[in-house]
Amino acid sequence: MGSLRFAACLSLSLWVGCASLAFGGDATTGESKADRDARMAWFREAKFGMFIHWGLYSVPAGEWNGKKHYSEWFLEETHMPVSQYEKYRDSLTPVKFDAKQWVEVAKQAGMKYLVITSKHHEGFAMFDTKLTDWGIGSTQFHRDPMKELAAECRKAGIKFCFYYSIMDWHHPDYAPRRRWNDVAKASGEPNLDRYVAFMKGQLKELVTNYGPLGILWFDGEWEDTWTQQRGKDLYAYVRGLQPDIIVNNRVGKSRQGMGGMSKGQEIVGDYGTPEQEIPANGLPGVDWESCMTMNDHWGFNKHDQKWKSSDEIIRKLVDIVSKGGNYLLNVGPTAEGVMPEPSVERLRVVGDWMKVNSEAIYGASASPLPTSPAWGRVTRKPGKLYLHVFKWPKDGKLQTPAIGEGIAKAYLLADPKRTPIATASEKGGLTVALPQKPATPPDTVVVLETR
Ligand code: FHN
Repeated sequence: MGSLRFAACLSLSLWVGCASLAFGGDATTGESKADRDARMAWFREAKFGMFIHWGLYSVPAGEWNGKKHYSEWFLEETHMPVSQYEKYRDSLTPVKFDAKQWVEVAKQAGMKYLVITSKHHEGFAMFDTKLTDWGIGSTQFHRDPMKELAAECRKAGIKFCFYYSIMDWHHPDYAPRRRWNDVAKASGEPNLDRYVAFMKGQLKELVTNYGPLGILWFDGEWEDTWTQQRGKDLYAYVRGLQPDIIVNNRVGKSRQGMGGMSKGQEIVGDYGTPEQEIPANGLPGVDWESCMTMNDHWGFNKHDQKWKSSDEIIRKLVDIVSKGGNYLLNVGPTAEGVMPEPSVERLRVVGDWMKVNSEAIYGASASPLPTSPAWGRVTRKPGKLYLHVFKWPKDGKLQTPAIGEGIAKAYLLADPKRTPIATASEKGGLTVALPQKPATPPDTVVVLETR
């Protein structure tokens, strides 16, 4: 359960809600606001993405030595000698991997981008790297799954993105080197400058060999050896390789634990990255994306059946968008390359809801209301407010706070005929007369067209 351990290592974040200067779009980089807005436009439209954690850790599938709680932090939590861990490489046989099917799952769910672990903290490259034999290229699986996935994403119109861990428990030059890293090359003193050169070499492979990327999603930045200055250098390096790429704020030291964005310091990177949580008031003034697991693990754990319900997933998506963020929802495939059926099933239900209601999600902005209403959430677009009703009023009367604009028309987003529903201004707010039953539980959307 690496993420909980990770959270214990980091102080809980106290997001105070002050816009932070983003290194990625200010005088420091010479990028104008207009250019930054153009670069971020697809991200702000997309709102919903798939995270995929797939690596050598998928082979033990969470279990070892009678314990069943492991996942992508397997090596760090077991302190298994790295030379022993390397043997899992022979068992990574993704014979059932089907890039087309994976992308279809994401597309049907309404996900517009896909972020996959090219290399997690274990250092094992899930892409065809020429810079080390510690990667899928040195297994019996003589294909590059990232190449196949990139191609299917392009065909499906889904932005292909890579996750890349700065921390590397295997590389002899990463510091601090783990004492259980007993591989032959891990002798002498680690040399972080040499490691950064290696990292830049792999990043160049990722940015140039798989077509234009949407995001480089850095992670593993929290150890003291990694500095803000190194983060700024890496940010500039990656943007130099692909100027319109988006880089998250974990390239530097400003994620403030699981809260996602530090306050009052220079932010390196283009957006904040709360993890397993949704900032109560969003992160005002900056772009952000909340990443979450669908059960309790990022990587595949064959025992973890604590799945979020599709209702919970839909409401989290709406809650996040109502606060101005994106939702990056994780799938942890097996070593054979299969997405767990409970994940697929939930995403199918989410997709059915999105087919009817995605207008209130894609490109929508945060609610104009000071707080979320008790009955649900609000998103908006120019000229429209979307009332996301989670709790359907028994008397059919939905009370909203004053919205400060006239209502030209109100109707259910699920109603293709856009049959008008009655609204009345009263008690300093607005009452909307709803039909007896919700159309698309767990969230039925009422559209208020404003004048
Ligand atoms: O340590 C990682 C963890 O394994 C997982 O990849 C998450 C996903 O955001 N990131 C780190 C913890 O913040």
